[in-house]
Amino acid sequence: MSDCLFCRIVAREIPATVVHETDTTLAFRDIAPQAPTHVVLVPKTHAGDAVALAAAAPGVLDDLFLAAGEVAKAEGVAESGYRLLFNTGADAGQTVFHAHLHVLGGRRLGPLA
Ligand code: DGP
Repeated sequence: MSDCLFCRIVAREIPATVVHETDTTLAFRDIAPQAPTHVVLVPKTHAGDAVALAAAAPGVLDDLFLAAGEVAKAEGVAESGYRLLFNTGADAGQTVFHAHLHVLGGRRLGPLA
């Protein structure tokens, strides 16, 4: 989708600091990090949110989680722990309507909500 921010990052039309890539996923640093490690993983094909992605391409959802594990290892947070988070819909704080998995770590994270 030409008007989707994350599709444009996947297409390398908008720069981002890419930390990991597979055939189906791209991982890059969040522009407004909420923790020392804050990486966003996106499917290369467009889906509006995680549930839409699960319906359209469940295997890619698996790929995102596997890639998140690789990112956590590379970032040095796999042992200490990290948070995987899909904001889904406006009330949850989703601002970019292309499914994305946040990887947050590197500090003690507070409770959700
Ligand atoms: P969410 O609030 O769950 O929709 O998360 C969207 C995230 O995307 C938010 O943490 C900030 C990040 N973000 C927004 N625009 C850009 C951008 O242009 N580049 C990068 N790297 N991250 C972005």
